Amino acid sequence: MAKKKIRVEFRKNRNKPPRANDITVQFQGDAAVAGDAQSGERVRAKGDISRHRTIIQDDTGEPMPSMKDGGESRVGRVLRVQGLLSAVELADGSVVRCGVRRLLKSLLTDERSIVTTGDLVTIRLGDRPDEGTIERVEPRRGVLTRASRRKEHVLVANVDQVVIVMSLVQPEIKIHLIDRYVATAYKGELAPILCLNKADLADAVELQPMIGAYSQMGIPTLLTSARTGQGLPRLRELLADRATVFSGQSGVGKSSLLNAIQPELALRVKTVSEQNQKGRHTTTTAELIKLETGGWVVDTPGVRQLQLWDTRPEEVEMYFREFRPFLAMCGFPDCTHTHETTCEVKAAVRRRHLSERRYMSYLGMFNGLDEE
Ligand SMILES: Nc1nc2c(ncn2[C@@H]2O[C@H](COP(=O)(O)OP(=O)(O)OP(=O)(O)O)[C@@H](O)[C@H]2O)c(=O)[nH]1
Ligand SMILES: [Mg+2]
Ligand SMILES: [Zn+2]
Repeated sequence: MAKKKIRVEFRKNRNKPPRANDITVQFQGDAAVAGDAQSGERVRAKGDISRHRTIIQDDTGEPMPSMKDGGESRVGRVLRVQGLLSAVELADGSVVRCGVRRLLKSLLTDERSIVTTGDLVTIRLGDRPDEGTIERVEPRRGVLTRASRRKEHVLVANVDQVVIVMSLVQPEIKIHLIDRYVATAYKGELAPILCLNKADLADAVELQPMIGAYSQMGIPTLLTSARTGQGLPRLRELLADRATVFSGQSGVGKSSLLNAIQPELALRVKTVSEQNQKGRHTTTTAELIKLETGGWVVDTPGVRQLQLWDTRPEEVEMYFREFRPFLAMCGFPDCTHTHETTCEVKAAVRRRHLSERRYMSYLGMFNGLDEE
């Protein structure tokens, strides 16, 4: 099934039929091998990427311009992606502007995230030392992903943790969104950190139970203010020597927090005159930034909503980790924890061993995914 789908996509996007013919044959062969190796597995985002990689590595059909030139190959990390060009940093610190190898590019229209911020890539240098071509993308670990127009959008790759930034006010805190973020983090194998910002503007007393609950789940939860510096020493500590992505709605203060942590960054933040313009994103591309404390962070544009990518409703329980001890005790092994009378998760909520608020989030995500 999977290989068929790829073949169709490839043909649809093929723009040079005569030459591409040989590749298609090779492509199908490789896809078949890759497909066999993965049989029994669902077609997942990660699977897609590795299949593409196989194809790219093994293909020898088309003489790429850079190959004809015989440019040197180097490894580096993608700092940001703008359209079809990526800024790639090499080991010596130099930054090379890279296009994407033609075969990869033909897949780009269907697959939004062939190359993304944080990717480790192999490039081939072009005629000029500051230009090159991305030839290969290493398998990703630790990704922040969302569904965007029914496609997978990998916002960032190869990070350890995500700082989920919410503001207490302006914009108002959206608690249901936190649980979506936490689930997205676990799905992408990232450790979540919760950062409740603009603590200088509002009293967080009523939020203390919620803060306690997340902390108890092992999610560091901080009250911060980019303005007064509250909570920043702890945040700085959590970021040191790790790879982190900052994510959250537009205007919550992601860039402001990073500027407060490392002032010389001078990232663009929303100015007073822009503050009434709703829905405008101040940060427009995900950008990788090095930290003085070691490690790096990625500042991202705000996301309005977060749809889990490629998730079946019955998968959602896995991302509510505190449910785990109760799952095995449910009456049915495939209990959905919704209508079942023998459900131990529901019983635990009744007994207040599990948070009702978290359970409502679970239901929302379970049902939301069900409708898709
Ligand atoms: N009072 C107060 N204002 C803050 C704080 N953090 C950020 N702001 C203000 O909130 C506005 C938005 O901040 P940004 O840092 O641009 O927000 P962002 O999350 O990076 O937004 P996008 O880039 O659009 O996703 C700016 O006017 C900041 O000055 C804070 O802790 N306290
Ligand atoms: Mg920003
Ligand atoms: Zn159950």
